[in-house]
Amino acid sequence: MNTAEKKDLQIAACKIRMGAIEGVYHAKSGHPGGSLSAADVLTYLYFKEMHVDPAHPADENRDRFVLSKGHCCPALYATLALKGYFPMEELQKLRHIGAMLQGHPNMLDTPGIDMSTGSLGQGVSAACGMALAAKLSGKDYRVYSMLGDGEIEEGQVWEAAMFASHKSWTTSV
Ligand SMILES: Cc1ncc(C[n+]2csc(CCOP(=O)(O)OP(=O)(O)O)c2C)c(N)n1
Repeated sequence: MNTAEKKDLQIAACKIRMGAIEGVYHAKSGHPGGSLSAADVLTYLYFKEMHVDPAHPADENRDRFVLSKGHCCPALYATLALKGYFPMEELQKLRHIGAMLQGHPNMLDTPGIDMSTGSLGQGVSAACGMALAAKLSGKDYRVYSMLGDGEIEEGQVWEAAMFASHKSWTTSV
């Protein structure tokens, strides 16, 4: 990555932090801490690593991202808005009644959200299922998931890790 590219990513990460704070400020509630610490990783994923196209959010060959620590969605919403999935103005309506962006990600209402999450431990299990689906259907999309350090103490996360490990050895497609 050259210097100009790095600078662009740093600027994007700053905009994502600002967007997350803007949302939480207007909602007067939410989770700013875990959102801010997620910004750099989200920037790298959405602006460098993942193969996604905001014009085709349901493309079956797209890479997937599951925010298992769903309470940090202000950062994910800011990332998706910056990427072009929906207007940045939506961030100011975070958690408002009837608004598209609610306190936890909802895949039915929000373009770019690949999994509804919020109950800690469940998202990564869904992500493992998506990865297995890719293998079984012969597709090469990748599935990324972000967890919180506290969330990792959920028993379901351990079960998901065992499931993923087992399937990576036994599913040869
Ligand atoms: C199953 C479940 N239990 C409790 C909660 C309530 N809750 C929301 S955020 C949170 C703390 C999460 O901490 P961590 O995973 O470390 O995330 P971060 O510090 O990055 O915000 C808890 C307990 C929840 N969402 N789901």
